[in-house]
Amino acid sequence: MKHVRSGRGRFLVFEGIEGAGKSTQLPLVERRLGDAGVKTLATREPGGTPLGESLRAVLLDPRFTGMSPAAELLVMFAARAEHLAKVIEPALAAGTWVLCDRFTDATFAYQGGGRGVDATQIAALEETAQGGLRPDLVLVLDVPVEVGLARAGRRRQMTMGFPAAPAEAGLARGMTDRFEREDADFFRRVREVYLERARARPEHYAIIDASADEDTTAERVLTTISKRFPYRRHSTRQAYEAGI
Ligand code: Z5A
Repeated sequence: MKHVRSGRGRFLVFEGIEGAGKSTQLPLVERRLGDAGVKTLATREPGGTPLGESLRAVLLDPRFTGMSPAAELLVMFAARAEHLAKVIEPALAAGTWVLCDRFTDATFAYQGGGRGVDATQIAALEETAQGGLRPDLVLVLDVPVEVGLARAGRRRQMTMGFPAAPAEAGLARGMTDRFEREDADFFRRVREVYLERARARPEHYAIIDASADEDTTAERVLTTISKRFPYRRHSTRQAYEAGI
């Protein structure tokens, strides 16, 4: 298994169940790393390229409810192969730190834990698509399912009231996507796979308690990153006083 070598950028992945706070935390980390002089690239899966974003719209589209688990799995990896070739690999080779909102752990968690696809099939596709590349660090933002779903529900209600709020491509504002329609048991299975995978390989994973407020969680995430990959960083107080 190849991990990103020194001289290349770091590959950091943010994972968690729906509403865990990945999309909230990732830009905060991007900003703090940038302030510390680290060159970063923020991206997401499924997505991150024109082809990947088109495939994302298909994957989330509720008209395709009942898509076969095998089709869902292959489309995820098609998007990932393009993302790796066009965005992730070139950025890492240029020394950029890639901050990715979800990656292959999401496939093990959602298609494996959620849909019941055999993990060995996922591992075989992982090998084919990634050629052995694995993230340097997977940050599993962990919240109880009830907390995540409540947050996601509140966000949906809020965006419905704000015409300017961006909607997912192909989805009307406030409409639930194909994954958001799953029940709490689905997300419990997803969460369990994340935790199992993180506990099995602690050198490449960190489980972050993300049930606290956004600032506390951000501090936990940044402390974890800077311990694993030391970089010069401002404390929250210094950053606040400096207005950054
Ligand atoms: N998927 C898959 O099945 N297989 C794969 O291989 C991959 C993906 C890569 C789209 O992903 C779907 O694709 C995803 C899994 C599947 N579906 N689900 N579920 P996505 O990451 O784009 O979508 P998402 O998981 O639905 O993201 P999300 O709901 O946006 O979750 P989040 O990014 O973790 O949450 P957030 O947007 O940062 O926060 C949600 C709300 O909570 C928002 O209003 C925040 O303001 C609020 N929030 C955030 N942090 C806090 C704290 N600390 N306290 C209180 N409130 C907070």
